[in-house]
Amino acid sequence: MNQPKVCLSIAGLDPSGGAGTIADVKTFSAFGCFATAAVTSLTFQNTVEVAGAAHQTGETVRRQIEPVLKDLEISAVKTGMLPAAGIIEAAANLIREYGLKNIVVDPVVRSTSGFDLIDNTALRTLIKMLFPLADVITPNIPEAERISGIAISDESDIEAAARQMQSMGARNILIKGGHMGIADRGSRIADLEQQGSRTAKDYLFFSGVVHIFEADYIDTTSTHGTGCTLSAAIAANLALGNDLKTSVDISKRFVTEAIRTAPGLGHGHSPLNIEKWS
Ligand code: PXL
Repeated sequence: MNQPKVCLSIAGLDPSGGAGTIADVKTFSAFGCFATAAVTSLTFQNTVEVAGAAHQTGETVRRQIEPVLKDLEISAVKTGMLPAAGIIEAAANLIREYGLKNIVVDPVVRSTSGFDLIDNTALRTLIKMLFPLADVITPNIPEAERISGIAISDESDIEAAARQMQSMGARNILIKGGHMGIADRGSRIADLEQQGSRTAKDYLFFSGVVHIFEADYIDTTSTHGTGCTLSAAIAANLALGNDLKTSVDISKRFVTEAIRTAPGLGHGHSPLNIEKWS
């Protein structure tokens, strides 16, 4: 049997299974990759709320990752919740020391339910240390706004935010447009819905061009872990040797299907159906 590609998740553990480490591991497996994982924080949550978190330290994160790197060849890395500067430094230093490739950085800032998953010092460290190492960063609209300092309400704002993040050291940027129009941007979405044209658009800025990925917008609360699943899927596809654009294309279709067929578990934002990709 051919040996599988090995992927590493550096993320938080969501015991309810929808986001973080568990979503990453299932996603790596769905693409036939072998999953390894270092936990940055034990979060206390279910599908309704994040009640708190007990963070690891830079040292305990390094001590989880280094034995794995000494033993296994890692073909791609996905980072998710990195709640403290020391943890980010440990991850960035290891990526550099071991020359790791195919780095996907999901700049996780806040849970869907509004829990802060990173503080401002850590966010500055993430930008400074991890952006330059990332093959792609995958912010959603609120994350892109917080990182770039640019309020986003249309496509020209998305482009401005991407250019700003490129000037902060990010090479390739996937801005996930799924949040555009939700909550405070209701009127614009109402307009689009009237035209019957509501889609979920993601914008990939790379090599000086932008590529737009479009999928049906699925009106559902089954969205717990969509960001985690997408970034893990991109990492798995890069590990398999696909280029960035192909990896994003496959991953977006994977997440759309996972949302469409979500099992409807729990009383809040249901997790996705992370099935085998064929
Ligand atoms: O979706 C962001 C996210 C990432 N990682 C963990 C989380 C969450 C949101 O709740 O719990 C561990």
